[in-house]
Amino acid sequence: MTREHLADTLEEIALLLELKGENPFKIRAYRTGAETVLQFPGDIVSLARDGKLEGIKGLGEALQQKLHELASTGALAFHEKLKAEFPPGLFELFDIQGLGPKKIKALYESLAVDSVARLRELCESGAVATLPGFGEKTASKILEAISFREKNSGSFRLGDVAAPVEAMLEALREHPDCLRAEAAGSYRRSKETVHDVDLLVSTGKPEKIIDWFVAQPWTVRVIAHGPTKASINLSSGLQVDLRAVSNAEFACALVYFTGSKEHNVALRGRAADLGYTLNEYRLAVREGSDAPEAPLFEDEGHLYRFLGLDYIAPELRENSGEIEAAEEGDLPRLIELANLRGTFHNHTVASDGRNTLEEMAEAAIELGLQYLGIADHSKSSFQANGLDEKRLRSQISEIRALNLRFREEGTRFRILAGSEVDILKDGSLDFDDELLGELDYVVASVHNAMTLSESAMTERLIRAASHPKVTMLGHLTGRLLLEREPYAVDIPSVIEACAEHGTVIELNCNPWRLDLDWRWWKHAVSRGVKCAINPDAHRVDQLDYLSFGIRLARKGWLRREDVVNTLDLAGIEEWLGLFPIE
Ligand code: DGT
Ligand code: CA
Ligand code: ZN
Repeated sequence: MTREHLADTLEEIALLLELKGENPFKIRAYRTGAETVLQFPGDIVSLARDGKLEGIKGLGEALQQKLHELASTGALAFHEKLKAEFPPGLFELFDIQGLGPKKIKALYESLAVDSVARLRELCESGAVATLPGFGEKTASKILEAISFREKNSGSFRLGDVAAPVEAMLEALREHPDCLRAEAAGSYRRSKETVHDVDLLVSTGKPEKIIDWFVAQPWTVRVIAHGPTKASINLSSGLQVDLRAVSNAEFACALVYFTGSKEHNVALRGRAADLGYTLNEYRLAVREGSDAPEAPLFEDEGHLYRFLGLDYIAPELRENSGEIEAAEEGDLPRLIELANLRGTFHNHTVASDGRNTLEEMAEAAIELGLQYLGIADHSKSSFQANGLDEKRLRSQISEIRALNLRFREEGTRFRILAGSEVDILKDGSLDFDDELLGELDYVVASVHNAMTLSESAMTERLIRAASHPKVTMLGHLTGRLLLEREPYAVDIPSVIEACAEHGTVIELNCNPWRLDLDWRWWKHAVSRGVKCAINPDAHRVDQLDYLSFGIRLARKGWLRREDVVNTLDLAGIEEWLGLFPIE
């Protein structure tokens, strides 16, 4: 049970009540409740489970009871009963981007739309366009959203699968018959989205581990169950495949099931050149070859070395030059989480964050960081409660005062005063140069007018990247994984502008974004552009997003020296031209 699950359930109840045409006050109470659950600063899940919600503003008695039932039993009878009143296909409509409860209600009532399939038919036939409040444009937007959803169905964000995968691995490792357990496949290669998860264990008792695995509470459906492998579904719909091999086979199996397919093909070619065949279990001497017998491989490194290659980190295994580099001893020494000394792009309650300056700073100190950049939204992002000039100046003073306090307390830590300033439609910035000059650094991002033509968007970003006060570009392409395509922009041209003006490009670590995409970093670095790994944290716990950023940075071949926030505080102060706090 998570905070998000509690809030989503209340939100869904509100939608269903709305579809039923219930009293708006009641509906509002559920919406407020959902928001309260999300915003509550303490451990709301435990409080709900233990029935200790009394006195929390925004949660009436009825909601307290429902949250208690949900958190303590895992289900809510009221919610189930409500759901049963509607056709199950209706719930698919909630996943279509741009379809809110009002539109769903209208479609359901006027056209009996009760599934995505039916909705597509009626959009294509023109019936939806004639509904009051819809029109041609809305109908074609809905069609676009439906095909986007189809294209991405069966995909999961890395950030959404990481917690369950790590929990399953931990449980497997604790199993007395498990010798080794690792994730393989696209998850281990740190792809930003995955189709399924591949787990691998080595054991002397494969059947026992496989039987145990499918019987765990995380299994909602068994797809296949054999003596050495099983496939199951988690409640999220994610498919997890588990394979059990012997300890002697583990290294070859791990390489094989980690992939990618293309990397495997290249490895097999290399093995063949040396007189071997490589499959998922072993490296064997090829018939007719006089190559010596292969040893038992202790681990993957041993296998790679035997093939004349340096160890290749899983993130790099996409057959995009890593095998050649491993042969030449030219693989990059990849960045690690422990190399980060600070971050730049984070929010507070001043705009749309959930925690105060002080709370964010304390969490960063706790993580061992030496500096934390605060970049709240600027005034044009009014939907995110962006700061105007006056509020930003007062935040700058607040930051200075806090920094003095850290200094007095002997804490080696500095909050950097920044802004995530909106790049306006024409590429100009939301604040004037004078105010930008009062900041320690500036992140410039696009948050509106995302449907410009490619040439207009490219011009817009180049203009921002060329602005002397802009330190870095935030989430350069605006993509939201599995939800929104990147906007049309000529990325190489923007990279050139950044190279020319010394502008850094962010790798936004929010698992919905992971933007700039890993596929561009090798090129950016070759042009001399530096990366900033930024969590874009809106809450203290989102500073942990840094670990996803690191995974994707490694996938982009980034080294410590390619990333500005591996500099220590003194290095950053020098780079930004700041005087040390005194
Ligand atoms: P995805 O689609 O996100 O699940 O991506 P992967 O890479 O995890 O793909 P998956 O789950 O189909 O297979 C896991 C690994 O197993 C894959 O990366 C390489 C290996 N593999 C699977 N099928 C083949 C194959 O036909 N040939 C070779 N060489 N390797 C394969
Ligand atoms: Ca997979
Ligand atoms: Zn932003």
